Amino acid sequence: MSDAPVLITGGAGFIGSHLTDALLAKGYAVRILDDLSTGKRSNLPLDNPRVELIEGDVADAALVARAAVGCQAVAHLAAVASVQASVDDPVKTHQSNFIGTLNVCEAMRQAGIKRVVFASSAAVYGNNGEGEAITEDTPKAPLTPYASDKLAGEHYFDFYRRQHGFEPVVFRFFNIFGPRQDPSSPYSGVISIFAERAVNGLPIAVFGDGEQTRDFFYVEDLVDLVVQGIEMPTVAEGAVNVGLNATTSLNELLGALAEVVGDLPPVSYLPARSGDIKHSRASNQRLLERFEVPEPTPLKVGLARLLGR
Ligand code: NAD
Ligand code: UD2
Repeated sequence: MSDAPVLITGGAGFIGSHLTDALLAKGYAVRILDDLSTGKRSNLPLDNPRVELIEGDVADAALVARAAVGCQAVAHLAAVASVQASVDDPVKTHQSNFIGTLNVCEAMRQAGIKRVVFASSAAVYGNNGEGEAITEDTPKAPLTPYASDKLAGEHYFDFYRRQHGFEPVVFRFFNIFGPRQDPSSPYSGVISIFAERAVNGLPIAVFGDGEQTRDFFYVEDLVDLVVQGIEMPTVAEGAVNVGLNATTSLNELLGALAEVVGDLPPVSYLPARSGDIKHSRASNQRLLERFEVPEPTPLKVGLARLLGR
């Protein structure tokens, strides 16, 4: 490990701030580039001299280029993570979600940085593979500007790999959960919404019969993998799913939540959201082949940490 910082774009957000903690614990210095649109200063230990925060936009090419100078690797997490925002204003989110990625590529090329971890998404598969374990070879079907931008970003990192010797580790995250996930939008991660409502005694709405399933992955387990991506001696080609190949239904999730908080507020079952996927499950074979996957944090333990219990 060199003393040079790791650049984390989006480092003040949910996943980025956990990555910051994990890298600091391993002795790294971190430089964070974040516009604080959803990220927060309070997510970061800014009194630590090994943390530097640059407040700014990844769509600003000159700023990204300056931020990359002297860094040893990049974790590119900055994005407007709300899919709904990309549906509502594709031009605006494209600036962060695609132009920002291209700016990171160019900044790395200029600074001579090879290693990058890129946060892509299961959204690139659209509805394909529903009900089965989705492998990385499942045909891609981006259904939203968010998914299209992520998939385009993947292709650009592959171009820079072939053309400029980049070493991109591309992860397709499934449903990540844990402390600091923002519950404030109706389209926030379901666990963050249910947990917040449960502690505040507010009614919980389930869209559909609650038998839909998701492959929930705990954020500290995820950042362990991101750190491995930064450190691994060689990088194999091709994106890697991050999931457990194990699913939980929303009804099971509510049961686990009830065990952590005691009584749940009233739960109502409303019509399913249009376009909602019934079952989503990641094949994790490639992940297991390439990474030392930590023992998964059980859902109930993750919920308890999220709720500070
Ligand atoms: P988040 O919103 O907490 O983090 C995103 C961070 O990027 C925030 O700190 C935000 O302020 C920053 N940001 C946004 N636009 C920016 C811009 N133009 N310039 C600089 N900073 C900007 O969300 P998260 O869940 O931590 O997501 C991190 C990454 O993981 C994102 O790329 C997201 O698309 C991806 N991802 C997350 C999940 C999940 O389940 N949470 C699933 C798939 C992919
Ligand atoms: C994830 C992404 C979404 C899109 C989709 C692509 C997140 C937060 N969402 O959606 O943007 O990329 O993958 O497949 O990463 N639900 C309720 N009540 C609530 C909130 C949600 O019942 O208050 C349901 C929701 O209808 C869905 C399930 O919970 O059936 C999970 O919802 P989610 O938004 O957390 O995640 P997902 O996988 O549907």
